[in-house]
Amino acid sequence: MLQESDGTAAQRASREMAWPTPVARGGYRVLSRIADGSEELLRLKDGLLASKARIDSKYFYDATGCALFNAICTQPEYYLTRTEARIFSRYRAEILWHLPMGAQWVDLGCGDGLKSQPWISAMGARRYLAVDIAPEAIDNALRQMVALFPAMECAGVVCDFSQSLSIYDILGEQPESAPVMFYPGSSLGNFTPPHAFALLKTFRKNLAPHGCLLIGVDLVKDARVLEAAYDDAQGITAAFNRNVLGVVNRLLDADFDPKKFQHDARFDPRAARIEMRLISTVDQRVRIGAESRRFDKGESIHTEYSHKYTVEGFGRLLLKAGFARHRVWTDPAGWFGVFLASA
Ligand code: AVJ
Repeated sequence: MLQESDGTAAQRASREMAWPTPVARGGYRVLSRIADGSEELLRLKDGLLASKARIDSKYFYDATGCALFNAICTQPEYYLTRTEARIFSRYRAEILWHLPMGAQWVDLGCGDGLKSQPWISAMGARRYLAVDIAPEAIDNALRQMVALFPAMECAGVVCDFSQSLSIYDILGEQPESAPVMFYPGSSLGNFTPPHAFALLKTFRKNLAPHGCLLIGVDLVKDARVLEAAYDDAQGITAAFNRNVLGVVNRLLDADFDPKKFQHDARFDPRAARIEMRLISTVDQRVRIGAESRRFDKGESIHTEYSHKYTVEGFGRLLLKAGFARHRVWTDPAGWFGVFLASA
């Protein structure tokens, strides 16, 4: 006789024990590990009132900013996304060969989670962990993952991992399943070298002893190619840059007029980085909450660094951060590097 699907109370209990999280039933849990926001806002305001005004590039990504960034990724000048995607699809099988089976896939700065999907289906991940500063992004990524891979456990962690990342306890819930951290798109480039180094060390600590990091890194190349990538002909990057002022207006109750600032992107070969700024086109005074400051015509607000590495330089950084060994895959022109590093 066939067993009733809901079984006895004991059978129900044992099924529940086998599934300690609600995830297996098509839901997911989202943990919040975000610091108190008020300190962050003070820092943002301090940056704007400083003699050399600055805005942290993490503020680009409100809903409009995310949409503009997605549009940037399809611009002909912005080779990064497309080049990385080509490396991924060309070498997927080879990279997979070096990844642990049944891993916990940790999507750092998951966004919509789309870049992770082909990896997850190819490797049969046991668990998907979406990590992002934006709870909406996490919900969006998780909803799609749960629908696509109903047998996989899915969870989210809301955190600003540029400040702190501690998911060792969460990863430890499945000690037999090695973690793979996925950090594509050259996002690490936003951080200054000391900060990037600190971040890599933190990743490694969370990954130890068996995990690995799959990371995409943009490489140093001709300044004209780089500057065009950050100043596309359609003006999408310019709109993306100016949009951060709208974000600031909302967060700090400020009255920046984005039209009075001009987009600027320069490659600094000595620091090996693109520097993006917004340059005031007029003499103006801007209110920032209860305070205000003036911007002279030509005075600028720093909004982003995008550091570029060499294959050798990034390899050395991984070693210095404590990774035991790594492999690298690049496109034929050597414009972009995909590194797989073992903790
Ligand atoms: C998402 C940080 C990798 O630096 O290339 C794109 C952001 N800024 N165009 C980058 C960005 C301007 C992008 N990252």
